[in-house]
Formats: sequence, C-alpha cells, structure tokens
Amino acid sequence: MASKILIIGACGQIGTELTTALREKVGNNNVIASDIREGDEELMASGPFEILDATNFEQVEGVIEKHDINEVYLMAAMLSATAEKFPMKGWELNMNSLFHVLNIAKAGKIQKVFWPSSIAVFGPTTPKLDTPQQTVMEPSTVYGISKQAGERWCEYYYKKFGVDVRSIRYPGLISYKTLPGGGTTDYAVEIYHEALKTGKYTSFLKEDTELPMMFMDDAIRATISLMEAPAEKVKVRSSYNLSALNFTPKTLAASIRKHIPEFEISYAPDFRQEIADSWPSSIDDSHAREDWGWQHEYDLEKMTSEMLEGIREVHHV
Ligand code: AKB
Repeated sequence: MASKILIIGACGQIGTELTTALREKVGNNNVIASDIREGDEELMASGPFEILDATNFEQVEGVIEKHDINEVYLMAAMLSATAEKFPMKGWELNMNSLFHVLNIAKAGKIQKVFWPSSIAVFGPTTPKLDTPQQTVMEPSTVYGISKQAGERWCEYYYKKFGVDVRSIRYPGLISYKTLPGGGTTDYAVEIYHEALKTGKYTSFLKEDTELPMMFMDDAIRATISLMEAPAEKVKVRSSYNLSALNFTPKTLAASIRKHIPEFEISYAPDFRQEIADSWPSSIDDSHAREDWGWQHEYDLEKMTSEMLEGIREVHHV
C-alpha cells in the first residue's frame, strides 16, 4: 500500500520543497498539503490541499481521517525571532500542534511522524564547536525551549507508547523557492536576494558570527531518508544533530563576491545577534552519519552558485 502522507505547514520554507519532493516520490494524490493559508500556484495545482489550523485538534484529526493518512510531517512552527516577540503564541503553536499529532499517533490512527527540531535546542552553556549529540542544553529562547521540550515529548511517546516519531535538529536552511520567515538564520537567504536586486546588503548579525547552515536540497534529502530508514536504525528518538556547512556573514559575502564582484555588505546587529550568540558554531552529526547513512552534498561554493542561479530563474531578478 502506498503511503498516504499529510504535510502540515506545507506552504512554508521547508514544507513547499518537501511537498514537491514527496509528490515526485509517491505520487501527487498520495501527498496532502495543508496550511493555515493557500500556497503558491505550483503547490496548489500539483495535488490535494486542505486549509488546516495545526493548533486545532479536531481539524487535524478530521483531515487525517478524511484522507486515510498514515504518515504526518508536522512542519508548522513559529521560528526563533518571531517567537521572541510573541512568546505565548510561539509556545502554543509549537507545542499544541506536536501534542495533537503525537496523540493521534498514540491512538493508532497514523503510523509515522516527522517533527523538525533545531540547533536552537542548544544554549549559551553548550560547547560551541562540534556540539555533540548529547550535551548541555539550556536554550535561552522561547523557540529553543519549545523545541527542547518537543524533543523530550517525542522520545517519551516513542518509549512509552511506541509512537514511531523521527526528528532532525535543522541548522539554518538556505533556499530560493520560498522565503523563510521569522528566523535568526534568515540573513543567509536575504543576502542572496539583495545581492542580485541591489548589489548590497546590511546584515543583522555581526561579520564574524559563525552558524551551522545547510542548503535545502540536502535538508529535504535528509528528512526523507530518515523517514525511509528501517525503524531499528533510528536509534535517536529525541532528534538527530545534522550538519553540512558553517559560515559567517563575512565568508558568505566573499563567496557571493566571486559571482558579483561589486557586492557590498555592511553590519547593523539587532536583537537577533543575542540569539545567534547562544547557538553553536558547528555541529557533530556522527550519529546521523552512522545510524542512517547521512551525507551532505552542498558546500558553500556549490550552494552560492545554485542560489544565485535559482533566484534569477524563479524570481526573475
Ligand atoms: C531560526 O533561525 O529560527 C531557524 C532555526 C535555526 O531553527 N532557521
């Protein structure tokens, strides 16, 4: 039997590309996209879509029953910078949506769940370099606290109730199809758009702020391959560290300058600097590599070429 998949938050930065990739893999009609609002034309035209509020249990359960879903990817979330502005809203969205899906899985109505965690689970007291899978975790943001609590609940539901839930601690994700919204790593996407549009960019992080990052194609491949891995290979049931590249705004600007020599960057750090300073600079992801064979493909130079080409094509810049 083909998997019937529901993607909650399908119109966001990850959801859009995940929907396309899964539809190519298992067939358009086997992937139900859903979000609080409609997505772009391509997504809406490529298969079934439901308007869905992830915080409403009846709606989530209703869509799962209506389409006979057996796998859910819960991608709806409020990211780090926005959640600092709306702490209770961020907490409620990030936690309630997870509980709804975990409880539906516990009741046996779905068989597999993917839930995204983040490098935001780490905090200022975490070792910054090559941050291990298991280490000190004292997140200092609302988003980080919600992701850390979510990880604990995922592991709890797996151990107590046998819920097959799988998760990745995403680094900053770089993509050209859909813009990110409300994150601390968003500068690394905005910079490419501005480089092409205006030839300059003011970074809201300092020039030497190094953060773990990943090109979206790698993130989508990792997500699908974790979900396809045999259950016994998925040994971490909180969330896997995952790594590809680490860079600073200054190194990123230098890689853009190889294509656009006149590109100029300036720096005006804002409240997001403190968030970035609390996160690791690099991540040890050896568990993901050993357990289910994770390997990244994109380095900084390859990613910069794809980003510039992709933005030109998709956004006609
Ligand atoms: C954010 O910046 O909030 C996200 C993340 C690292 O989870 N991109």
